[in-house]
Amino acid sequence: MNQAFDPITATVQERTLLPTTADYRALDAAHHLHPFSDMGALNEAGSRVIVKADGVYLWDSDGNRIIDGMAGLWCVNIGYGREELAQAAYRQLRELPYYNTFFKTTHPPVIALSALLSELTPPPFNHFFYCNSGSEGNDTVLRIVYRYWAAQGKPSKKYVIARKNGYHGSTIAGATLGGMAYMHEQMPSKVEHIVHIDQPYFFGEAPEHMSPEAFGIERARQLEAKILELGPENVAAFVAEPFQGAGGVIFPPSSYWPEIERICRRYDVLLVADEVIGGFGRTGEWFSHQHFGFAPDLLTLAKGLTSGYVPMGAVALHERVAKPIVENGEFNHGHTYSGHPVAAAVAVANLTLLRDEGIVERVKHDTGPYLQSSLRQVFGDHPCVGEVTGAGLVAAIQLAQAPRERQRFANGNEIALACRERCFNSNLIMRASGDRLMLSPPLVVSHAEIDEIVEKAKRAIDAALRQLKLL
Ligand code: PXG
Repeated sequence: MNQAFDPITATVQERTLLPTTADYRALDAAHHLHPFSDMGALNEAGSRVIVKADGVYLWDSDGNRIIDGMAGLWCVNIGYGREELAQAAYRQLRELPYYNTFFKTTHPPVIALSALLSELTPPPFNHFFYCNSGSEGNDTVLRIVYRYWAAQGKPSKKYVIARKNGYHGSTIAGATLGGMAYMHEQMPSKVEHIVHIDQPYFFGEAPEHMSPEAFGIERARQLEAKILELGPENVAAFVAEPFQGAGGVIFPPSSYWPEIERICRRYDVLLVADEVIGGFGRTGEWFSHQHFGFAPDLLTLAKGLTSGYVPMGAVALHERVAKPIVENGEFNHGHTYSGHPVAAAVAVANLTLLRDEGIVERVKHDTGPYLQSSLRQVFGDHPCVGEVTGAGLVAAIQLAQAPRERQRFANGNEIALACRERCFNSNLIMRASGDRLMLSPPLVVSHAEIDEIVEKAKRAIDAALRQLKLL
């Protein structure tokens, strides 16, 4: 194969000579900067080239079949290869591939999607603003929150409180809102009026003799302390993921969310649930705040909205937030592709399948409990595992040096990365975050596929730990 093979401009004749993995890697290394990657190291090792997918499986350019324990990046909820979504995109591309929603115009797919979202979200959510990603969704949240308080005659409410080790995206506002120190370090300036409190990470951060319930209250009360420090008249919103996804699938103690909700109501602070990972069935409820039983004012949505088949994000507004926005003149915010017709058509097809095939109910009553109990059975008493957390089809395995004492490894990150690499090399995709290993498979995963994921994970993790002489 010619080094200069360009898969975009190649002639039909050139295309009959299928590029090899080495060709792909050379071109990729020459021209493509990957997100969140050390490009020097990656180019040396070579990327894995994923060429097709079906159900919960991916295939790489060497013909390996890989089971996707992460649903892409927590997004392919419906699974790969659904013809209905391809048909919806194709039909819409032919009928009306693009039109905007700015200047007194709209179109059928975005109308249908908004009506469907108002059916699937809890009753007070009746208005939806569209964007292209979760990051833009959180930028939009900030714009809505400021607009809301200005309309209430309280423009001094400017501070937004978020959490350390939260993830809210990679735009400047998303990354500021997130509490990832390694991202902040590469940003010379951040969005103003955003501050962070500690995360409700019991295993990693609770004092030795504190109960999970007491710890949940203690961490929630940090919000109250921060509001009082800033002055309630200056605080606009609290933004958080119902469970932290990228931060390690951290499920807060059950005392946490009721206390957060009480504090937000008491000080008149908007409560924003970032449902980018938790939304559209991940925990077995349509939205993960329903799993925890609290009532937010705004939801950030993306990922599972289209199951990742095309990019789309959205913000859902509680009617009490939407009303003053609707009634107070122009809202100076929007994107060329706000409510993109093809994305909206794919979202409608995706959500209709999730609903009509009973996929979310199956996660709640069948596949979710099955994954959770399988993981606990296999890893619950493992000598290097401190806890297994999660609900529905999202879970984490916490590595630990001394599980009972909640003592973590000094180099837990490296150990988790070695485990992740082993999984990858045995054709299972898992994520590592710090010293936690995470799973979030497509919501259509079967019992047999869950068995395959859990068995492969056990074998690969044990092999990695043995190699590191920890088993
Ligand atoms: N909020 C949450 C809770 C997220 O998880 C975003 C916002 C931003 O969405 P966009 O579409 O702008 O990426 C996310 C994204 C990982 C990983 O490796 C997680 C995300 C994105 C990329 C990688 O865990 N979450």
